Amino acid sequence: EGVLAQEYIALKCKVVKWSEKAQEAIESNKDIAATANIFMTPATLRPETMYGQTNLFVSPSITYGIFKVSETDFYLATDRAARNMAFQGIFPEWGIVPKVMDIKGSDLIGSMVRALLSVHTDIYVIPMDTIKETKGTGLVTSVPSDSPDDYAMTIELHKKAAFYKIEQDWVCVDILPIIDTPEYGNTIAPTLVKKFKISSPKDERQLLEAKELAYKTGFYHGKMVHGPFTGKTVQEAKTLIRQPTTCVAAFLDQWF
Ligand code: A2H
Repeated sequence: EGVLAQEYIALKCKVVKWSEKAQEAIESNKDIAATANIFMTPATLRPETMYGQTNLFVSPSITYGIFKVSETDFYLATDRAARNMAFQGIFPEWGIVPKVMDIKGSDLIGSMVRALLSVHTDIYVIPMDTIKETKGTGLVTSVPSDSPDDYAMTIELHKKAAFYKIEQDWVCVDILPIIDTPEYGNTIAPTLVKKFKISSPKDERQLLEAKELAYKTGFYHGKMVHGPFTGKTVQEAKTLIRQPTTCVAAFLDQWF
């Protein structure tokens, strides 16, 4: 695609409650103290939308790792993301991946994380099959107001919770205006999903179109309508929102 390295912002979403399966696996690991902070680290290109996070998506078929960042803190991400981070000063020793254990994505579903920037403080971990292991950290934070992919998946999971073996009330459908655009109003993702007649996450072609349009419109014409940067443009808010307490770091996703 001509892009050798993509810069993402990885967020720090502290786990506040584990699913039963994850709890068992983590309790049996001697390298992780009971008092440790473990953060899930979803990667995003749209940090200015983070006030609208509703859920955290994991792939049920990816095996994630847990990596030791300090005596008290651990990050959960793919091995590939950790290898990238190891060469960008995010872990204590340069070039060393401090892995303490593996954990299956399917076992993480139903856990709860704290989304520091979001209106919905504590959000559930739910499944998304289309997450790629070869991108970002393999974790995606759901912002259904501004991401057509996230909106389509949210509606699908809410409609078919039993099929996906989740509780319906884990799926947050409280969609909040974060960014206003002259063309598509203040909840661009639901608007474009309707306009392109997208009925499920399987409508890949239309979703790709909606995603590109949402991204460009938001980036060039979007204005913040929520949070401390209300009234500022998306381009201004993008840089202002980066804070060390909520973001792991900007990191480059590179090809090895
Ligand atoms: B974005 P690009 Cl509000 N697999 O964050 C699939 N998708 C992934 C991923 C992975 N491993 N890692 C990250 N992503 C998603 C927010 C957002 C995003 C909004 C609107 C659009 C949007 C909230 N989800 O992305 O292939 C993440 O979702 C559309 C461009 O590098 C990340 O940013 O272009 C985006 O895809 C990165 O995709």
